[in-house]
Amino acid sequence: MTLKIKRSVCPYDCPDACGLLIEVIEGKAVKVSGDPDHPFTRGTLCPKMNRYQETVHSPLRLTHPLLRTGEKGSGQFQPISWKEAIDRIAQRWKEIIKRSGPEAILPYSYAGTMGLIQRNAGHAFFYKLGASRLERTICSPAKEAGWKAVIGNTPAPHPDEVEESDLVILWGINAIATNIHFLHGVKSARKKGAPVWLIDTYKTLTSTVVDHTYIVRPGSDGALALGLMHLLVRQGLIDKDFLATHVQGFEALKEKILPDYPPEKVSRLTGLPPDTLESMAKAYGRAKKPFIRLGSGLSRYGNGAMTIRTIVCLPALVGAYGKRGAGCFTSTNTSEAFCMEAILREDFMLKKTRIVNMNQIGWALNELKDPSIESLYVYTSNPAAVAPDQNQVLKGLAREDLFTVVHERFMTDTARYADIVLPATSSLEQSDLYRSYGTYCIQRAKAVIPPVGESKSNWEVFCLLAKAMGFEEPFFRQSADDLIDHLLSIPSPMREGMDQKTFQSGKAVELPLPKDARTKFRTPSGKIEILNPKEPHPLPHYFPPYGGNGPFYLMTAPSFYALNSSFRERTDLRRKERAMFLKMNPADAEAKGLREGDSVVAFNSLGEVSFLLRITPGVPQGVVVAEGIWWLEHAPGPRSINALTSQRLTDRAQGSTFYDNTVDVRKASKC
Ligand SMILES: Nc1nc2c(c(=O)[nH]1)N[C@H]1C(S)=C(S)[C@@H](COP(=O)(O)OP(=O)(O)OC[C@H]3O[C@@H](n4cnc5c(=O)[nH]c(N)nc54)[C@H](O)[C@@H]3O)O[C@H]1N2
Ligand SMILES: Nc1nc2c(c(=O)[nH]1)N[C@H]1C(S)=C(S)[C@@H](COP(=O)(O)OP(=O)(O)OC[C@H]3O[C@@H](n4cnc5c(=O)[nH]c(N)nc54)[C@H](O)[C@@H]3O)O[C@H]1N2
Ligand code: SF4
Ligand SMILES: [Mo]
Repeated sequence: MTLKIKRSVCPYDCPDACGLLIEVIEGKAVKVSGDPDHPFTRGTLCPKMNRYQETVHSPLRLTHPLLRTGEKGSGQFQPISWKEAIDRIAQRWKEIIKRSGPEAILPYSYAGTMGLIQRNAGHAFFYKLGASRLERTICSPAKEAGWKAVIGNTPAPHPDEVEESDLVILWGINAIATNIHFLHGVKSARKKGAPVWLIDTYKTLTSTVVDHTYIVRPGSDGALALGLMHLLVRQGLIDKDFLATHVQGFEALKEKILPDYPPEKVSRLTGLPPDTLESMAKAYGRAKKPFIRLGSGLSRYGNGAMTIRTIVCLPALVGAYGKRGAGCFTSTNTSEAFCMEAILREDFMLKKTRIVNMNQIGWALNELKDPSIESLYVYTSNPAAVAPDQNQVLKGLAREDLFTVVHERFMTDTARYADIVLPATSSLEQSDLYRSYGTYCIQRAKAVIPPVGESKSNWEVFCLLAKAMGFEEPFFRQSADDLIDHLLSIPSPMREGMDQKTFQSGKAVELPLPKDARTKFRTPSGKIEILNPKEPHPLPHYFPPYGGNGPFYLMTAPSFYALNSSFRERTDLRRKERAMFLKMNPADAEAKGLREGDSVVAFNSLGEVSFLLRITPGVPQGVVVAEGIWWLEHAPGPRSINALTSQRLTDRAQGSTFYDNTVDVRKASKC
């Protein structure tokens, strides 16, 4: 028995993009730990990934292609060979293309793996096929739009700069669950005396590691930011020199917008008392290096992009963007590090095909015409669980005339509706190149174990499909490593000056930040654009989110023990989470006659979902919280969280609005 230790990268949709050390014995991963040489991971992993080998070698892994034998959704299949699976798919697609054209075929993918090759493996194939295109906006495009409207392409600070801050604000981020390694720098700042604030809609686990938690009404943060700016002006705590040199539109904001946001009004909108607003503004204005870490949750509302845009203006008033250890961090944009056009191959598309928004897959499967969607190919995503309006999604997936192929590691809610299921490799079984959206690290990973069962990577499957469809391009005859080598052969200014030797050795390296990141703002005007003439509303202002008729705002927050619907195969993690809970304030529970541990049903016009009730003062009145996206087989009722979320989109960038829904709650009837 020989033990080998190999390097890999955490493939999940998490800003940390940790470096992994994998202990391998006889082709099996036996232990996974954090890479001590990774600058952000520093040798520790989150509770989800500590036992990644149990996901990789789970008895639930799909090991053969499968053909449906029972009703859609029943999960009844028989094993078939890869040849039969690929032949059946190609034959069915050729028939559909002949009858209705290639736009009747729709790919559906997101971020099951973040590796640049495997995540984007289908783009070239579907462009060449002429299929409908998927608008991939389920995560946080409104956050990006809001940030860019003010800051353009200016690079975010290095995340570790937070160590130098003297006031840290975790704003709409449950960092202990979703960005745990960032807390290393936060802890250092706190040790040096910096107070740490959390601004959220309920007391998340992160509230246990901060000094103050401020609970705001859902979707009201834009008003909070305007209120704080009003007070900064009133208290004379603005940086006039910085504003005059580096900011466009402050005077207009001050004269036209801020007078409308006095503390009394902002208090009514946000639920924070006026004196709290006063003290927050004072502390923020007096801090020398205030650092905001902005999450994504608050961008998933009908006013999401405007909320982010407004918050991003706040540090400009105190000159925080000009200082190390201060400013605002939303995410790092490392997209220019690699020339992704070489992988995506949009040039394979002969005519611009129609675009379907992934948040409206429920609508598209049921309503879209000319042509209707006749085939869905799902990879690296689990739309039956993660997409909004689950009842519509499942209704669409149940269509007998829809030919669905799902390429997956596990029998997910979506795979159960497939006509053909293809087994997918895990990240340890495939090569890839990773960049991060929470750090400036990049890292290359090679397969460290052979494929489990007959599983194949996304890229391998698209090469097989390309051959079966008769695509002649040599592009489809390369390996994933060929593609990575090609990407690395294309120079990029962002990779200049990086440590090549360390990168070649398989370790993570950091892309160097430009020297002028604090003085040269990459916007059309060269200044921070509080006033942006290209926006429909040139100045930020507050408007309310969609809301709804229900008495409770529903927070559909991330789980500490899962990542979206990933990790649900893991009994150890599910046991720790215990059950699918709905959290409610004691006064609301009393008014409804509900008790701790009751079986309850949350409902609205879209659907009904069963939960176990957990009563806690950490949730304010008028709000209920459901953490995590569960697989249906583990849910107490026939639906999971997204039966309560709508397909409405954000104000800008066509994003999802997972947090912008209301519900009522009743006790489940005994049957
Ligand atoms: N453990 C774990 N880690 C994850 C994930 C997971 O599911 N579990 N998901 C991954 C993915 S895909 C992503 S995009 C990131 C997301 O990471 P985050 O940005 O941390 O998560 P979000 O879901 O965006 O929401 C974060 C917080 O926003 C709060 N919130 C909701 N509405 C409002 C509001 O109106 N105002 C304020 N101030 N706060 C509000 C929620 O209560 C929640 O605590 O995390 C990634 N990492
Ligand atoms: N209610 C509610 N819904 C949400 C959210 C929320 O906060 N609340 N968050 C939303 C957000 S931010 C996001 S980003 C989306 C995420 O939505 P998805 O990207 O769909 O995320 P996952 O649920 O993690 O599902 C990924 C699937 O990919 C599979 N997979 C992993 N690696 C591979 C691979 O190499 N090949 C193939 N073929 N498959 C692979 C995994 O087994 C898993 O089933 O969910 C959204 N949905
Ligand atoms: S913190 Fe994020 S990147 Fe790191 S191991 Fe956990 S899920 Fe992966
Ligand atoms: Mo996401």
